[in-house]
Parts: sequence; C-alpha cells; structure tokens
Amino acid sequence: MLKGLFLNGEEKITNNTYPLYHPHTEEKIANITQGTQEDMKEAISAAHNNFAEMKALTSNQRANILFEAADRLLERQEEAAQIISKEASKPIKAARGEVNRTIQTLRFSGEEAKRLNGEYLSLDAAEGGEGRDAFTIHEPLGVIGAITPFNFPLNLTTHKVGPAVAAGNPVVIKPAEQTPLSSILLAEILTQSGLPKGAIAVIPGDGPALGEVMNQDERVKKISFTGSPEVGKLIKSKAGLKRVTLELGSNAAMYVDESCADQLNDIASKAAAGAFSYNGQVCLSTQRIYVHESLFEPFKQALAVKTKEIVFGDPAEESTVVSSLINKKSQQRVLDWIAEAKANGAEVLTGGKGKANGVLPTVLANVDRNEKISCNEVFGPVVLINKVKNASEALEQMNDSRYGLNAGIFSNNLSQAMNMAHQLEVGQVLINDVPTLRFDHMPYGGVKDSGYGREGVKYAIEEMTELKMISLNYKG
Ligand code: TXE
Repeated sequence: MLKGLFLNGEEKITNNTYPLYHPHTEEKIANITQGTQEDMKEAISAAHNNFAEMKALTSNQRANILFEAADRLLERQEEAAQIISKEASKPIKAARGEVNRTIQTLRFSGEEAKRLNGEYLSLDAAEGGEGRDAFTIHEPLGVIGAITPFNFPLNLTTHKVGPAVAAGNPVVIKPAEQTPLSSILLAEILTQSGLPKGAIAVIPGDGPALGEVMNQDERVKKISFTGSPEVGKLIKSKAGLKRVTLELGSNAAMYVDESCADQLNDIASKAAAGAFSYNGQVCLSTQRIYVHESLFEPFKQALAVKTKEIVFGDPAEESTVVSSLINKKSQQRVLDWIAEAKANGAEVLTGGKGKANGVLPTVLANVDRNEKISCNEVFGPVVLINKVKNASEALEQMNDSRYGLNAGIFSNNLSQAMNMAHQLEVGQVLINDVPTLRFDHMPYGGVKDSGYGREGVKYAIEEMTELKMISLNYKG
C-alpha cells in the first residue's frame, strides 16, 4: 500500500517514501509519503488561509462536525483498531479500547464547543469604573501545530485536534514516523464530516526537519506536543511567542499502605494491568510500586502470579495483552536496563526477552532508586516493587523523581491518603486506583519533566483560545 500526505483535503502521493514495518510480524505494512519542509509550509499556509472560515463557523456548527466525526469513526471502528494494532503493535483489544476513547474525546470536544462561555466583570469594583458592562469572550488563536507520539496515535492526536476544532482553530499534524495512518484516518473523517478543506493536514516525516518549520513559522500560534522531555524542551526553547503545551513522560509510582491487607489480590491485578497495558509504552504506566513492609511479601507473590498469567504474542490475537515494543532499539534499551539492575542486586521475579521486538512482562524487586530502570521512564513492560516502612518513606521515594505526572495511593486510611495526595509532586493523584488512569475529559498534565500546561478537552480549549474583554460604557 502507498499512502500519501493529507493536504488541502486530499491525499498527496509523491515518490519520496519511507517503509512502515509491523513491529511484531516485521512485515511491511505500507510505503508512506515522506513530507518535506515545503509540504509543511504548504500545510501551514492552507491552515492559515482557512482560519477565517473556521472562525466564522458557529459553536453549533463546530460541535456538529465533531459529533458527526464521532459517528463516522464508530462506523469504521474495526478498521481504525486494525490500523492502530498493525502500526503500533498494539494488542487488538487495547486498540479497540483506544478507538472507543477517541469517539468519546470527539464527543466531549463537541460538547465543549457549545460551552465556550465567558464571564461578567464588575468593573465598578474599581474607583471610577461604574457605568460599564464588561464581559469576556474566547477567540480562537489561529493555526495549531500538533506533534504526536506513536503510543496512542489516534486518541492522543484527537486530544489536540478535537479541542482545536471546538475552539475554531485550524490544525496541522506531524504524526510519529511509526504511526501516521491513524492520524490520516482522523483527518479524512473530520473533512468528510464538514471541516473546511485545508483546515486540517497530516504531514508525516522527519521530526526535527518538520518541527523546525512549525517552530519558525509565526502563523503557527501554538504547538501542542506529546513525546519525550528532550524534544519537548527543545520545542519550547525555540517557540518564541507561540504558546506551547508539553505532555511528556514519567516513571509513575503508587503506594499500597498497611490498611490494604484484604485487597492484595485485587490491587495486584490492577497494578499488573497498569504496568503492562500496551506493552508498558504508556506515559502513565505503573512503573514503581512501594508497599508497606507488613504486606510486601504477600503482595510481591500476588503480583508475580498475576504477571505470569499475562499473554505475550501477536497483537492480532484476541488473547494477547503484551506484544512487541515499537522497535529493536527500545527492546535493547529495556533489556539492558533489566540486566544492569539484576547485576546490581535486583531480584527478577519473572520476565525475559520475547519474540521480534518483545520484552516479556517483567517484575523486579528490591531495585536501587538510582538504577536507570528506576529513575528513567522505562517505556516497556517492566514494573518495580520495593518495600517501605511507612507513608512518609513512600512519599519521599515517590517524589524522588525528575518526573511528576500521575501517582496512585491504595489506602483505607482517608487522612493518610489525603495527606499524601497534597504532598505528591504530580499533576494527578488517584486514590484507590493505579496511576495508569486517564478519563478523557479530566485535566491532564505533568509537573517537573512531565510537562507544561494541561490537556483534557475543556482545559486544552482554554490553552487554545485567547481571552478578549469587551466593555460598554452605558453612561457615556
Ligand atoms: O518520542 P519523541 P518517541 C516519551 C517517552 C518515550 C519517549 C520516546 O519518554 O520513552 O517519549 O518516544 C517528533 N522537533 N513519550 O521517540 O522522539 C517525532 O517525530 C519537533 C511520552 O516517540 O519525542 C514524533 O512525532 N518534533 C509520551 C514526536 O516528536 C520532533 C508518549 C515524539 O517523538 C523532533 C510517547 C524535533 N526536534 C512518548 N524530534 C506521553 N507523554 O504520552 C522528534 N519529533
């Protein structure tokens, strides 16, 4: 299959292509047209030229485009899931889950398009301010640049596109090299649903080259990026007066306190799901688990049992939960970090190398906090479990990280859990849930190296609009 760029509402195929391989079966899936810097400039011009038309759409019209896109995606849900499963090596059940979430993200975006409300301002609070009615409105910014990663190629892209459209902004997408097909599908569906042609473009290709054009072009008013902290910081450093939102990685932690003795099996199941869903390539993957010393041994055993039940294999199989990592480099990095931790005394309860680019679900116990596998984002199917004396030691270890995205606390002691929640250095705290949890309408983003700004439909819209104040002096 030859797949082109999505530009000016249609496919543009050129001879300049790159091959896309299935990470698990290693078969060629497609040849993708490689976008050039000229293509990116053309996409930005088209988006800019469509801004007036986008801005003129009513809230109701924008909402209806998003609702129709949700309905069209629902009709094509199996096709979309197969695309995600093949390009990202995502187990098919998880790929279907991602499509379902994307449909919701589009619907939430449509609903929020109807709620772009401002506020009444009491200007008479200032001396001499009486006799005026003042209020705020939200205006769209202009062209939004969306730079997206491979791990949730449809839903994370929709988290940028849905709010952009809801607010009345055109958008240019630079998808991850490995997963362009789902973004192209999204752009096709939105265009079929009535989005003005040219108001959305997808330009696959080299990140640094295409990102540079987005960063340099002053018509791009905001870049919304999801990916690694290194690239995120680079984009922000070059952004000038553009707005920037960065959704970066993490090494998410959770704590199981002494009050959870009766729930260990249930918590271990949830922790295994949190650690291994989509092969651990999730920014809020459950990576570090701290357990009160009184429950450490039984929890460790329960987690090992649950992990051994997880099926590794071809992502097309219904039973598969963990499949190959995105590429060989990732596989090698994860295996090297496991070997290094083991050589330094960590206990490997289960795990190993899998077929193709795979790593088998791995549990490591008693891992030194300075190990690469502990203090970096592993982005693979590995979970670490360590013993702590009490909640304050758990808190200290959980906060000892360059990242701060999500954290989980399992506790039946409300005040202990709430005290920890207030002191955790993260964007989101989940009490009685693993950190691997995101609903698509909640605010979502990180502190420290995990990010800058917030997503979650309503919150992304706030960052994609300009606040304007209008005042009327009715006394003259
Ligand atoms: O990210 P990259 P990758 C993190 C996670 C993971 C790491 C690697 O830590 O280990 O990222 O993933 C484009 N200017 N997360 O390699 O390289 C690139 O083409 C502009 C966290 O995919 O940052 C792709 O489209 N753009 C996470 C996108 O940036 C550039 C999800 C991401 O690529 C660029 C996924 C440049 N100079 C990964 N260089 C989360 N928070 O969900 C590359 N790109």
